[in-house]
Amino acid sequence: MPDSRRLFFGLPLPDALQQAASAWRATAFPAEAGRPVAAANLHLTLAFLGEVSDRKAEVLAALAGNIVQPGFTLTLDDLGHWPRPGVVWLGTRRAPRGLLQLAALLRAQAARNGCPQSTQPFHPHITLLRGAVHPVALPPTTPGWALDATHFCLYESRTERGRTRYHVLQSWPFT
Ligand code: 2AM
Repeated sequence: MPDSRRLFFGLPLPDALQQAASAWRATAFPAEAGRPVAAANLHLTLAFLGEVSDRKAEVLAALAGNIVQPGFTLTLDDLGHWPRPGVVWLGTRRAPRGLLQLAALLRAQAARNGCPQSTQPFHPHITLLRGAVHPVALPPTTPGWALDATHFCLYESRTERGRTRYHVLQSWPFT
């Protein structure tokens, strides 16, 4: 067994929202726009950790468990396309302070514990399509779903037979 795993902290989407976003995506983008992320994988990354040893994961999970903060609601009213990584995403025009604080804290804790963080500013997003390297016509609006964030999770990313799945290892409620 390898003693390191590919991990990240993220905000889950409720099943109903995963299904709704997935159904809407099928109507909003042509098949050639990119590869749809599996509905069950739709999430918002808070801090990407990379390949992490079990020991380091324990330390980071313990630090995450000490975070005390209220929940928040995120309005999913923004869409964008990043051609370089080939990502079409769903996001928010007004990121709640709680979301930004949580991501900043998790990213700082990760960096201090040997998980280097991107120098790019945190831009909260839910990846809808991958492999979107050509221009994409974005719909003018989104359905504007509200995401009530009640907890955040530590995920493991596993790729088996070419399929990537994100597994929740631990989760922590907001207060
Ligand atoms: P993405 O959706 O924008 O590609 C699991 O791989 C999650 O971690 C994905 O949501 C992915 O973001 C994010 N991720 C993967 N590699 C990353 C990296 N090098 N830096 C920041 N986030 C990354």
